Amino acid sequence: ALSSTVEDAPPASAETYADPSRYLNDHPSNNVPPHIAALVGRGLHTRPDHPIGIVRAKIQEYFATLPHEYVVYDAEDPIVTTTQCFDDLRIPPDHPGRSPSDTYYVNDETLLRTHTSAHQSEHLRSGADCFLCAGDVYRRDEIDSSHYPAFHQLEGVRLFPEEEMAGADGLKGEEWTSSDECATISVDLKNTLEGLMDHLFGETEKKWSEDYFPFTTPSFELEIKYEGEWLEVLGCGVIHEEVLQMADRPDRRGWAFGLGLERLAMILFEIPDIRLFWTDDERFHSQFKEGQITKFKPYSKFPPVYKDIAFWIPEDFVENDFFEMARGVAGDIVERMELIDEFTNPKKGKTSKCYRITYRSMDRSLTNEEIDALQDSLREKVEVDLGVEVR
Ligand code: FA5
Ligand code: MG
Repeated sequence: ALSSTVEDAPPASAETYADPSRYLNDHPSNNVPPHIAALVGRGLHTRPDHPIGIVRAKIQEYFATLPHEYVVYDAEDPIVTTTQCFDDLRIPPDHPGRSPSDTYYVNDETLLRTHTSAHQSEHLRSGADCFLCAGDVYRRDEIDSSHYPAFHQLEGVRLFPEEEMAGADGLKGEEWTSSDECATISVDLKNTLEGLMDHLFGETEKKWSEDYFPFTTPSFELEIKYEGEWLEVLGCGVIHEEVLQMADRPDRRGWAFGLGLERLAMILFEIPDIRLFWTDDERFHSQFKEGQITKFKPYSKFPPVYKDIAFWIPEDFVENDFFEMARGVAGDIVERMELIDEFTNPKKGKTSKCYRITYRSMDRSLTNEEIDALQDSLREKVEVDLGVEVR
């Protein structure tokens, strides 16, 4: 059973969220570049005939077959506070995920959410017991075919009825995590998610490993076998009792998970490059229909152009700043950036890094001249803005 009527959802529309003046300002801690602001509010997860929307619908279809009613949220504001995204989830102030090298800040207190877990606490506080929550999330990250600074997650939460947890009443820490009730929740969580994977992929090989999140304990990750390789598709766990306490639900216990919709869609539709989800190209969109999982037929693969750039780095060099600068200069034609060489000159005490940039357009051939011009502006920009010394 599933209901999509939501009382507490903010009165929102994709257009409101897309207004770039909400993200672009000259606050000293603002690090949202225009090419990221341009992605906000696109609402790919709410488009019935977009692969991300199709996967999401298929996931919801599975949850609707379960005995509990899951409320569905999909219109929360992607701008959240540090309280929502981190503090409510016990993510400590010095956690690397909070750092401006990993996260897009609008100002000191607000940011583009880095995960849909940012909405867990508000929905729990409003009294929701079982819910799903889907949305776009943003992270400064490496650049390759499976990493993009914006992607989509789907969160799921289930609180168990109080009477089923009565035996563990008031237990905390070790005592709680070693209780039969906590084990019951873990087992239900794993069964539910294995059932979801079978619903999406048919019987498929799965592997559970331990993971760590400050907001769940125990925590797990699930990998599935895809083309001979293990691919991480989700993180999950038993909700930490302090998270429930902070959300005014101290007497309840339950589980939560967060999965990556692009990862699942890439496997299901055989979409080879994560940038394709954001294209406006009709040759992409005409291939997908609501409710149908069909294999993507690549319409072209234009040749790549490779360029190397080597520089001496200052001590405070942040790799993600460099990756982002390349996307700022060249946009989505940056397909991949990889560190190919690194050495330290012991006399100078300086470190040199060499990166290989793969440029490739998904819809046309690139000329050497245009890439040289882009590479030149990138060289200039890294010297000026990152203080590196190009070799
Ligand atoms: C989280 O984001 C946790 N909030 C998940 C969670 C929710 C744990 C609730 C416990 C309870 P993680 O950073 O591992 O965890 O991301 C979850 C999933 O998002 C990954 O398994 C992966 O499928 C997807 N994902 C993460 N980073 C990227 C990326 N750069 N591009 C595409 N998908 C990504
Ligand atoms: Mg993970």
